[in-house]
Amino acid sequence: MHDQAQPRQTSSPFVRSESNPIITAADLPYRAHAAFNPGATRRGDEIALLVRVESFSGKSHFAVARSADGEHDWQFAANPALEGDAVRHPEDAWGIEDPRVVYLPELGRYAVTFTSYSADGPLVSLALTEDLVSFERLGPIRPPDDKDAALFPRRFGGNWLLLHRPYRGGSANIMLSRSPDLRHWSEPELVLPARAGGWWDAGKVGLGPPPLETSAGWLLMYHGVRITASGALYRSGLALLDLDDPTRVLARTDDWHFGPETDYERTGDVPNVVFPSGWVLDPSGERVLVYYGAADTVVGLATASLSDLLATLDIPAAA
Ligand code: M1P
Repeated sequence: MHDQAQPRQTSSPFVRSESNPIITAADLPYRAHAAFNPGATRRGDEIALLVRVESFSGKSHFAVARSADGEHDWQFAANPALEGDAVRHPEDAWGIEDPRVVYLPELGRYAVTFTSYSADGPLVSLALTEDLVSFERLGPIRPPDDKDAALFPRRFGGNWLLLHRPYRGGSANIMLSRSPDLRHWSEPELVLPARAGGWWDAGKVGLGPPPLETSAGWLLMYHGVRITASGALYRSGLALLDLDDPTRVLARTDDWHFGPETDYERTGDVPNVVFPSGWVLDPSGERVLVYYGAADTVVGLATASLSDLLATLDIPAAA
């Protein structure tokens, strides 16, 4: 008989850390309800996570956690890194959520895109930081409803490119907008639509971690949602975008390759959710560390080989 508490045997390229969940709210140096959906980046010899922390008010803010190996011994700063500022940023009325972190070599700073939970609905905000300690806020960059946004790390033809997920006319698809200055943005262009009917990603899709540059193209991990009689199921698939024109989808997996299986993914504030939001390549460039929220309650880590991820898209490893 299948034991629901045990991970199922699948052909998934992702292997969960034996230390999962690697972070819970109990690891914070102050009282908090949940810690999940982190942005991730390598910083010097460490991996830093910008973790979404939900307080007992129900609002979220961000806290930084650092670890030498990206798996164990996470150290939190004593205070939150970034909190909603409803006075100077009324769009933060009900907090800030789900950061994605991308280093921009041209600016020598990290770009943090996140959801501001405004009275008119969720929108995309942008902040720049050198150190994940002080943040320069550039304000909202996409109107409500919009979320799950991340920048590409460099310009294309003079423009910064942003992947994001507007909710329009009853559908939620991954789209791309362009900006010469990170402040003024073009109208969204469709990149990766939700599928229809019985597909695992028919309800809506959203970008997971920021796009990862490979020799074959920009690798995306994205979540797809299926609405069932028991609620929403959040699973993740992969896609590959053209290196020079990231509106061109070169490949997309038919199957989801990462879905809720373990107790901490199936049980929590929002059951049956895995929500990858950050990834980091190890120094060899072959092992990918994927950080994800589980059941909107804790942080998990799964690893995969880059060649295995490309193989799911039928892209040869040496491409
Ligand atoms: O509860 C699952 C997720 O639901 C929302 O994600 P999305 O709008 O992309 O479907 C967000 O509230 C996210 O924080 C949450 O993890």
